[in-house]
Amino acid sequence: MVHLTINQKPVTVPEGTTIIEAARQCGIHIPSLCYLKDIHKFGSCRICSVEVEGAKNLMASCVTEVREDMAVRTNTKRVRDARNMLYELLLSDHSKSCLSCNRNQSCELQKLGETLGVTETRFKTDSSRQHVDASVSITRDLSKCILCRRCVTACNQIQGVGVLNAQQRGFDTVIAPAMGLPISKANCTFCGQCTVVCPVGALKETDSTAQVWQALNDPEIRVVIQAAPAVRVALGELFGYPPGTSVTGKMAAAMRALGADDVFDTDWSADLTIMEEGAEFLERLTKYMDREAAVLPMITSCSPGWIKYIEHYYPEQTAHLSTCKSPHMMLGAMAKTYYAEKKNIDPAKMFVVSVMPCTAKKFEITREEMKRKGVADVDAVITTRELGAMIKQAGIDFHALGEGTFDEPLGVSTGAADIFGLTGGVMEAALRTVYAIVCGRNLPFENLHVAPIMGLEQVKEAILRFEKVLPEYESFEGKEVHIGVTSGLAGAKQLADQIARETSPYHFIEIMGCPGGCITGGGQPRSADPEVRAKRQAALYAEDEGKSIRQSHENPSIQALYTEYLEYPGSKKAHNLLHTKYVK
Ligand code: HC1
Ligand code: SF4
Repeated sequence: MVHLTINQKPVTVPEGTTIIEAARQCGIHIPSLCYLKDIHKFGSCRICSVEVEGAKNLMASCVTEVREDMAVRTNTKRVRDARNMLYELLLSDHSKSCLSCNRNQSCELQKLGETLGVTETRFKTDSSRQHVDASVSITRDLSKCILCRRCVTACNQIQGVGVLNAQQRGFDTVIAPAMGLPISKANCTFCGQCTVVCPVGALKETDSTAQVWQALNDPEIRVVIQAAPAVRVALGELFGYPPGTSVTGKMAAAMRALGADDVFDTDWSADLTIMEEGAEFLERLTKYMDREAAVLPMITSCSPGWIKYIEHYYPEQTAHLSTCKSPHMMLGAMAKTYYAEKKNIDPAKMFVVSVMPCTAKKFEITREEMKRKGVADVDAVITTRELGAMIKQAGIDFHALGEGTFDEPLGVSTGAADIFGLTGGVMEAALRTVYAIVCGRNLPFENLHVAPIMGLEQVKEAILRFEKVLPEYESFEGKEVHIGVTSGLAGAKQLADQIARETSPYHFIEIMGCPGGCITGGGQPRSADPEVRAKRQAALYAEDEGKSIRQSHENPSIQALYTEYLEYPGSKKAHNLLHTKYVK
């Protein structure tokens, strides 16, 4: 342990602790801007500067580790003057269009000004960088960038993609893709993790709310709104509810209050995905067990950031991907065919909106492979943050909303679908169904959970052994299936490299593009706090355990869909509507 004083207060902390963390542990808050605990320690903004006795210069407390007998002062005139000057210099190169910025009141730069008590700035200049780069998913506004480099850390270290970096030098520095490419041309996966950590309005999702308002205001259009599993455990944060609060009923009520004609649940189509993906995996596994050629490991395909990543960086591996569309695309396809036929609605007059925790889904809906005769399965994607904004714009009192419900039949779901929103969940849901099909009984694990793949570690593994199988799966008897799960693209790279080296030990892999899965998607309420992630995860497991039916193949509404329309999982019709192909 290391002993020091901060503002003359004795403090004892473990070796390796930074000054900013030591101060927090004893109740002293040092203002900061670029710092993100355990994620970004770069010292680029130097707002967290402190005086250390004996040192000539002020030290950035986010990168300086404590030493024995150190005497730190966090609140001297010299420190305060330096912070204020640094803050004013940041503002001198910032667009300051606060009133019309989408981060107004959630901007960390704004908050910092309040904390520091800066009410006047001596430098009246505006940003020297004036450029807006809008792709279908992500919009960069360089006039607002403060060069803090949090996005560089997210893109390079957390995701391992490396699209965003500091280009040029000195006053000309910009954070951008190499060679001045727009983000749409730069092999960006549109995961949106850079938008989650951006402290200002420089990186955000490309706004789709205007399109949705237009459809809602058109009496000729039938608007279907669906919401992803992870939205329900994060939306409440935008209205002051503690992280981990499930607001499923209020979310459904809000979607209806906005004017949706049909309020559906992506959970429904997550169950459908399991039926299709499970059938596809069993087909590949049966070939493998019978010693026929089969492309294994099979990899899940619901995360469009991951799909874009594999298409850019490992195009030779796309045959490993499940051909299933992602659940919200499946729901769109079923709404415009099965449901439209059932209700006698003209699908050309339907407008399907997906509320997603994900920015890459905005890109996914524009893919040509997701259209049938030019008609898109889904017409607009808004993020959880955009849904929150629309609820506020509509003057809906979220707290006063009652427990709304989803419409049938595309709103009925099982617990297996809820856990799609977290790392390991798609795999657990698939294994519940695959095991039941092969063995004719439930997965023999406590509470139906596959414990080794439940945590938030980067790479997780499990082994499933088939015993006492049904006669039609005789070749599976006593055999093991090796499972791999990862989330975040840095983990995806590890597993893809194993496949490239032909050393992958797995038969079935789940990959989600964002670390932790959709609960921490690029369109979720901004938080880099690991505790928030854990609370959202616990809330989704609670949703699963709270449901009376917890296995996708037991969903009565999905059973009816096959009887009335699709025939059986993997049928020709199911393939036409629910499966896709990939770009090499
Ligand atoms: Fe996800 Fe999915 S779970 S991809 O993680 O398969 O975004 O929540 O909607 O489509 O169901 C995201 C979440 C989401 C799809 C589902
Ligand atoms: Fe990097 Fe993802 Fe941001 Fe693209 S969206 S720049 S891949 S962090």
